Amino acid sequence: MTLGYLVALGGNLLFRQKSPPETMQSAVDSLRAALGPVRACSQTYRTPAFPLGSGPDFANAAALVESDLTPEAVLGTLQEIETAHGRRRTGRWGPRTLDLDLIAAGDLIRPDAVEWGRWRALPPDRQLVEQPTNLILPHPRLQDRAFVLVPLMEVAPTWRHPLLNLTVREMHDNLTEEDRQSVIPWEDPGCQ
Ligand code: A4P
Ligand code: MG
Repeated sequence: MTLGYLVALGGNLLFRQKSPPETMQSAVDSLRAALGPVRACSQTYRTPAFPLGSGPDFANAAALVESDLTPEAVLGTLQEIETAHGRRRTGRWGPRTLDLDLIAAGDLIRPDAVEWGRWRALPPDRQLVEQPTNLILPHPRLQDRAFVLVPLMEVAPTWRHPLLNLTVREMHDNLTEEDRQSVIPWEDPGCQ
């Protein structure tokens, strides 16, 4: 079955002299080769590192990729692409050359609504120490993050969250004005 996968791209460290937007462009080429056609791709944005003060500004973008692979296989592929682009896992929210998060796979829920709700409700101090070992879909933090929702507005504004019953546009409009304005276009053409 072919699914539309929403992927969030991010990074805030150089990889072999390449800037984060250059690394993300290379990652989009890898997504196309490993998963299937990239149907839409946002421009690149500059965003303040979350938590504030935790490192250099991030580059962030979003892509819509079509694939016949299962969501679990797609997550494994994203992690392989991260590793091939110098990603070292140095703790939650640490600086990184490349982060590829699976935001959604069509309207699938993984593993179920109860477990998703537990991850969504996890307080920030617990998020730092508890990480899921299995795939959680939709990504439990997507509705909170301007650095995810502003790029997603370009690739899938009408995608509807299957548990919150809100579109990307509605989640984006629910952000504070200050959060939305912290996401600014990067001086780079973005992914092609
Ligand atoms: N995992 C479960 N579900 C998913 C999913 N839907 N997508 C598991 C991706 N991974 C998923 O991920 C931790 C575990 O979550 C893995 O075992 C995976 O199987 P990770 O990639 O190893 O670690 P991480 O990247 O530190 O975690 P995560 O959740 O991606 O981190 P965050 O919360 O996304 O934080 N600031 C700005 N401005 N822009 C950013 O892009 N990114 C982060 C990363 C922090 N601050 C940022 C940004
Ligand atoms: Mg990640």
